[in-house]
Amino acid sequence: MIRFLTAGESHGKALTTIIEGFPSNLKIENEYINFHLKRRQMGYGRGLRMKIETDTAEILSGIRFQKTLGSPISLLIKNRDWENWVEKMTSDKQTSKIEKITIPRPGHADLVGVSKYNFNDIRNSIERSSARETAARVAAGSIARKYLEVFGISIGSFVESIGGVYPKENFADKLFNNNLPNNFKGWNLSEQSDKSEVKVFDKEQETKIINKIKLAKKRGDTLGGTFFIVATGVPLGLGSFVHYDTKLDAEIAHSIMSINAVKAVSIGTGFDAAEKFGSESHDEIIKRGDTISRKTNRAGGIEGGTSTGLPIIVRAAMKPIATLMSPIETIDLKTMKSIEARRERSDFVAVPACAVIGESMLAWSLAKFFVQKFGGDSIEETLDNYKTYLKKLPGRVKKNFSK
Ligand code: EPS
Repeated sequence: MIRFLTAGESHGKALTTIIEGFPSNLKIENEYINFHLKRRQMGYGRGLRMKIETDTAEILSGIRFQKTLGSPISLLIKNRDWENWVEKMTSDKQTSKIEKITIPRPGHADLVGVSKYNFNDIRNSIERSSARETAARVAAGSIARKYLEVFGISIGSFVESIGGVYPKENFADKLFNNNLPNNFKGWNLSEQSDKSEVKVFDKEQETKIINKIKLAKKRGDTLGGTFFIVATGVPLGLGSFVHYDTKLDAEIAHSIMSINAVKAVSIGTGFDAAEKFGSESHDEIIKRGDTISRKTNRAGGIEGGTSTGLPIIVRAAMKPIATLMSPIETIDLKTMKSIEARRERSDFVAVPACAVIGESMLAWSLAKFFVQKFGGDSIEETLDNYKTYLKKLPGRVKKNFSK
């Protein structure tokens, strides 16, 4: 069983994460974690904070000479902005008068936070509900991703739309049609889409999106969007249909939905499947050479809560960022009078970053089920278990049914 916890406020000293349950001897280079942390900071439409921070993780424990020890791994990501916030965010005695924030932003955790936790300053909610926490998740997720790579599992993502601007040809159709080259890897998607400032493949769409973000900025507004995350190389048999918490699709939905501002998650053709006939929706079982395969992959690599061996295809929707520079209506909790919501430094768009966080959370979910299935105290032991499983898998159905 693997697990991780993150701690840290957006403008506190640092973010930390403790990761537990990975086997020993897994190779982890610091640069690998930092590479993905940097990817999380990218994208046209990010705010000023991303100019202040250069997120890097310091490894505090659990790794020696670039290999895991099997003990808890702890990582530290310092907030460079902390030095501007010491007075406002100290854990020590308050020494100066700090202005309390009393005007909640619709769409953020401000109002629910102060109500639930009995605060008299919205700052207390802003800090932990901020998407800054996702930097720690990406750090934790990069350990999971590195683990999965050992078994040939590869994860990547791309932005499908921002502010309702879709490409002429949706790459997702290629995924659903199971129409990909044999050597296609999930990471290929990110390799390609990371070249775009808004993480899309289509140049024309990119220009339209950037123009729409410029318009949003001019209006003091924000935008959301949709993105796909894909994992290739996942073997048949992760997850199961026997219980609600053993289903792989349920696990993935949980982890992606937990990302700040994500409002919808679907697997495969998702909502579109509801509009189709069954004959147009399910993936016909066919023979390819000597093995059983599928004509299409509309199920997104999961049937009966269990991975089918085809790419896992996840789609998610992120709502527009809640902080608006031309704010909408709210109530000042001090005067109980209507007022415009508070302006706070923020991003205008963070969909490309959200896709990177999605990769990390998908990696985490897959690693969780992989560790459960294949176990092992050392990575060598896990590999042995995995190879034994793979060796027996292809002929298993044939053998059972030809008796
Ligand atoms: C973020 C850090 C935050 C925001 C953003 C994402 O930093 P600050 O609040 O200092 O500008 O830029 O957070 C939000 C969008 C949010 O809703 O809280 C980050 O590191 O990703």
